[in-house]
Amino acid sequence: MGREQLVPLWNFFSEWFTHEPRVAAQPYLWHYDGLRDLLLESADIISAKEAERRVLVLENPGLAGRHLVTDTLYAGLQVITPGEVAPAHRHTPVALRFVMEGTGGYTAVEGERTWMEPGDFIVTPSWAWHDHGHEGEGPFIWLDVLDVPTIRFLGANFTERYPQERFPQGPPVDDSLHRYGTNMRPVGYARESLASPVFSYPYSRTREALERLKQHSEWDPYHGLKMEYIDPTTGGPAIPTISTFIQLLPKGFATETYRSTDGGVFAVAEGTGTVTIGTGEAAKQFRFAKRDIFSVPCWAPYSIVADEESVIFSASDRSVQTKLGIWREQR
Ligand code: GTQ
Repeated sequence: MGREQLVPLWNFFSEWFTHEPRVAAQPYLWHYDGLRDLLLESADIISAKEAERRVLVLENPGLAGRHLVTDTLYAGLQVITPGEVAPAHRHTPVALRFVMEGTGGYTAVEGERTWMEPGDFIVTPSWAWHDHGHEGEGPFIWLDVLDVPTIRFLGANFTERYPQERFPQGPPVDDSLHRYGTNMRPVGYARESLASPVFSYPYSRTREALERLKQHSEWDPYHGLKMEYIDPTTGGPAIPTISTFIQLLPKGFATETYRSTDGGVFAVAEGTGTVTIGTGEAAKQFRFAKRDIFSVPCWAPYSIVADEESVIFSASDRSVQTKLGIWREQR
């Protein structure tokens, strides 16, 4: 069989056709404090320009050497110091940013700038030119999440460096947010790509919505108050390959144990509490505080207890799974 390039299915049938998902990722939490020191130290050692992107990658202990936060997502923390520019490039993987700290940082997508504030969710669509800069003081830090594993799996992985440091200035600051992000769209609007034309979802707006809604909402026992970021022109996910969410848990709220086939990466925007991830003996409990990041593997049950009112951002491959018709949850 070997000589004829053949293998018997029965030798690996049960490995492939498992009763339930079996993934490599493990439950894990990164404490921001320890991580921040290393990130700042890295800024003394290498410039953003030299590094192309100065990022410390969150490598899940179950995915050692594979540089991934879950089986299907890459995540890292990127730091940029005053006056630096992360040079313009583009790639087929999509990137999202969730801002951790700092003021005066911006990202430009196709030359259109948006100033970033902590808690902002920013999208860099597939194959869009982008550069980042910092015109304020102190370090500017955000979480990157990219769909690299999906793109690499499919093979359609391209990257191009722009010949200049910055992509030429495009539309005015936040033009697309005003044009597409206020429940209106230009007459005759025709969609040009799968990406949401809005690429900045400011925390000020998100937080205000949560603040209003929490006064008068039924709490989902599994999620508290959980909202999905959408492409306002379609109602679909803000990113074709990554679903993104923000949730608020009031002080003292304890979620019921929940699992779904997407799992994902979670970043704490506000609050403190405890998250329990996994089943039985493999279950792990982590204390979380503001800016900590944790990884929930596919189909791992998890529950969250909020000691203080907490706001948590999350990103997962759910939108891929729902398009394929395979997404499941268990409440
Ligand atoms: O900012 O464009 O974490 O290209 C990894 C690759 C960030 C980015 C990452 C990237 C970027």
